Amino acid sequence: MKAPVYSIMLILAAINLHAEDGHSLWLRSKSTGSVNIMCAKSSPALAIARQELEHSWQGKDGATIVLTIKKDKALKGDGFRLTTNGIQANTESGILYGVYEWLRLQQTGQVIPEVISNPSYERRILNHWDNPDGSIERGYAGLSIFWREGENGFAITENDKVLWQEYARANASIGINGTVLNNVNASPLILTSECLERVKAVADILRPYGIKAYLSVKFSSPSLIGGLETSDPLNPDVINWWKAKVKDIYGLIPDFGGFLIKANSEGQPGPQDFGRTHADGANMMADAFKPFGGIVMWRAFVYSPNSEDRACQAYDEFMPFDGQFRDNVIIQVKNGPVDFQPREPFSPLFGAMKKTSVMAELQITQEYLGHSIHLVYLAPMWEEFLKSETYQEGEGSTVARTTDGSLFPQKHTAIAGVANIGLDANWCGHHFAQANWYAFGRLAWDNQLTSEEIADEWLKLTFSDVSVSKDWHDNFLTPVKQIMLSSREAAVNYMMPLGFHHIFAADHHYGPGPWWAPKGVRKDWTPPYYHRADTFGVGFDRTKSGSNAVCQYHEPLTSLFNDPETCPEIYLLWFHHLPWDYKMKSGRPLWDEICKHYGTGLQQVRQFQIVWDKVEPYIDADRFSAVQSKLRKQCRHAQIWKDACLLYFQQFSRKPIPYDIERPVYDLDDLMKADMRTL
Ligand code: GCW
Repeated sequence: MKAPVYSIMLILAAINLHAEDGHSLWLRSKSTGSVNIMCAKSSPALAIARQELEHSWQGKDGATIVLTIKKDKALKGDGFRLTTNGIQANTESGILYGVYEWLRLQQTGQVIPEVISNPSYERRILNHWDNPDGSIERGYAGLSIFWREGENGFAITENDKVLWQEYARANASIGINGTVLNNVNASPLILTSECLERVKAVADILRPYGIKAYLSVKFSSPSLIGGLETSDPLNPDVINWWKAKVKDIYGLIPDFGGFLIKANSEGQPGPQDFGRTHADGANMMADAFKPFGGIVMWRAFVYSPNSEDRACQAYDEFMPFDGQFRDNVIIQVKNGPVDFQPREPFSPLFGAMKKTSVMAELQITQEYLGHSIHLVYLAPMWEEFLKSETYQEGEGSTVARTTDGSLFPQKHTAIAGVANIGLDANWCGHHFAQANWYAFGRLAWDNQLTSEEIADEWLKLTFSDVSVSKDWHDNFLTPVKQIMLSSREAAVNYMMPLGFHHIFAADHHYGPGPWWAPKGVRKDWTPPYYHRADTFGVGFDRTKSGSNAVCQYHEPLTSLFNDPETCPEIYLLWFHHLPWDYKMKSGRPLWDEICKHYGTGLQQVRQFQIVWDKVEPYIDADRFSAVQSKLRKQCRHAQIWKDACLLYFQQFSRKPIPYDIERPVYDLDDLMKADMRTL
């Protein structure tokens, strides 16, 4: 009788040892046989390629795979070719990407095709908003994996190295080849030798995985840490200071990527403080990088408290300089004209700057999309953005094409995503937030992939310890993929449908706060600035008779957006201030339509709960209950969003909430006092 108890205990101990914390991401090793690898060269990168094949091989036992580096004109950058017996590329990184693709195809049960795969962008970069004290701006997954506070903050431990290597591997597996290691609100300390030593240590680990390190820098560093009296970009001492600093960095890190700069934005210093322009500032730095092949990513996220319409400012400030930037400057533009909202039209700078390299900045961390509490799969949002038609060079001028070099001869092409990675065991706070990291990398490699394809891959790879049977396919993969694919629209519905934007309470950007406008806070940081609700109607008038933001778009978009009858309803209140009884395409008055969207959003999340509860038999208990618990919270908060917004706007619309929509369960007064994060 004793033996079974003993063995049950052993089994329990083993299960416990393998408690599923999500740390393995989409990289679950599952070698099912041996593979012979033939490769004429050897190097650290190729050693990783071999190791990965041996570790995760799922093809024919004893098969041979040949890795060949040779010039192939059909291949671009780190692109690769899959052949019947192996992988061919121009570069070692190309081989590594080919290996990951080969393994991904095996693991997702696909036949290995004979294909060429070229990256859409030369540089595929994560932006970490990590501070040297280990905190992360807009981070929801714990502290930084790169930086740590305290006396021994700069000591490099074995744990650090293991984590950085896992990080490098995960990124390389999805084609990411660059990472900015610190916050764009940059501490000047980042350029001190202590910090740079740490950057070197990280860069050394990233290198064999084909990943370059980049840094965000503060424009006033010459005066803050260099002892100079000014940081004027045209001052010879300042110019020399930057040149010397960049040279020092390359002494430590020979393949350093470059700088990312937030200048004259939200209180950050910049060239305008010295009467100079964005071009003066960016070019001065770009010249310092020229001898080393580095680049400067200069952000276009600028707006001033007094402008009539924040959405117009980046375009107004940057368009006059089109063609004046050095060829190693890339202007980094957020996807929308305001700020990573649940839905925005694309920024009109895409395609408009024809003589300047422009790159998109996406936000993987869910600052405005439910932090790491809400299950929101962001690929549909990015797909919508990348496929948006700009009409800049006629039909087919999608945002993707305005940035990937296929429309304009950009010297450099790139795309950035603000990372959602921290020290949490599962890296991203929410198991499903891993899908957003994954999706960013996959889209950066191939901007034509669909969010459906990416979700399918990610689910198979991430939950592949569950047997891939028809049963699993029908009862886990299909319904969960459906949750993912509808999750972003659900969030838009219960947060900000029909073109509403920036109606968050306070600076945490989590809960609803259409009323939020404390005295002394900049107007363009308060929701009433954006929704403009009054007894007549609601929405921001950006038409020709309003702020005229519509004119920043190329025809036919200007006309399309300018007329409420032709403006896509998803952007209606972004571009128009309309009466509460404005007749929508559905025939319903605007107020009723708003109510319907909020009601639908809440219903969608409730449905996600049901679907998730049903998949319990198909998934490990740890991840099942972690996601279940987050969905409960998401439901409560979707309810709060709906109630708060409807009850608040009802004060202006003075109309009943249609009776086929669930009644609010909260009182507005209570919600106005509460911090939703605690509910
Ligand atoms: O959306 C705002 C964020 C800030 C961020 C800024 C930016 C890093 O609220 O936290 O600062 O955007 O992108 O610079």
